[in-house]
Amino acid sequence: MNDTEIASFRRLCISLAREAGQLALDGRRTEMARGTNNLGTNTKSSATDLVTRYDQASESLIRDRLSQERPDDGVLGEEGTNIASRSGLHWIIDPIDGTTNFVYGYPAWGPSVAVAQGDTVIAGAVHIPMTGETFHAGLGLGAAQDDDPISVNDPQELSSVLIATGFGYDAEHRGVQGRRVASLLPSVRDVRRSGSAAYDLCSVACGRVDAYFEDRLNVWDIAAGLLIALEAGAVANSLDGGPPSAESILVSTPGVHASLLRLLAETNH
Ligand code: LIP
Repeated sequence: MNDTEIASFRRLCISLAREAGQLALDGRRTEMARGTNNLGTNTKSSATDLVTRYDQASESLIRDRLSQERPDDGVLGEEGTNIASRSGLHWIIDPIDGTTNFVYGYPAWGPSVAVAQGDTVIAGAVHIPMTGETFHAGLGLGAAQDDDPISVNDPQELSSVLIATGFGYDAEHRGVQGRRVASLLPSVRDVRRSGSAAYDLCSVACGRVDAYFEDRLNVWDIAAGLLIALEAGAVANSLDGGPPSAESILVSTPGVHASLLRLLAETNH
């Protein structure tokens, strides 16, 4: 696939993420204005794993637009879309990453839209409706926040690293994740927990944090954000130094990546 084609897919990712994000934002504002806060909130894998009708509406909007514009492509969405590809391309959709934040009105939430050719993500976009920011990238074409190119920070010491992380919905594993964060906290500058993997990955890409790690995610949480971070100059591995995946991921600025891997290995309880 050439750069012109990748750039075209990048524009479609941006358009889909922005349109779906605006739908969710408008819906939330309408419910708040009515004083109802009726987002149709339900739970999935646990009492803390939330889903709203706007997650579902966002995914439906994206699916419907793709059925018109890319009818032979596959689509995988967090809220149940699973369409086989006839073109070799498939879309990976988190209709609202950070659903808990969406319910509470905490800004770090939004659609994450990525498209892959085989196993390679070639374009992606993450839109954060409450801030109006759209982070996006094309494979080999760099990363940007809206119209401005972005790149990672360059700290050289662990003590200077602002690191983001997240916690899953399984209470027992959250204990493991919490102990891991407590163990590494004395060695770094500070920790941030936004509640959205996609937002955290974009934060690495634009230098809002220096690193992000998490485990037991889903592919839709990271597909777009990982490309954006890599195109902004980040490096990525699993927590034990292998290839990054939704199961285990560390994304950081190059200068401190090896030190962070060693630190996480020491604290991997
Ligand atoms: C969220 C992730 C976040 C993680 C949360 C949750 P969701 O995705 O983006 O990084 O810490 O537990 O998994 O469920 O809001 O789409």
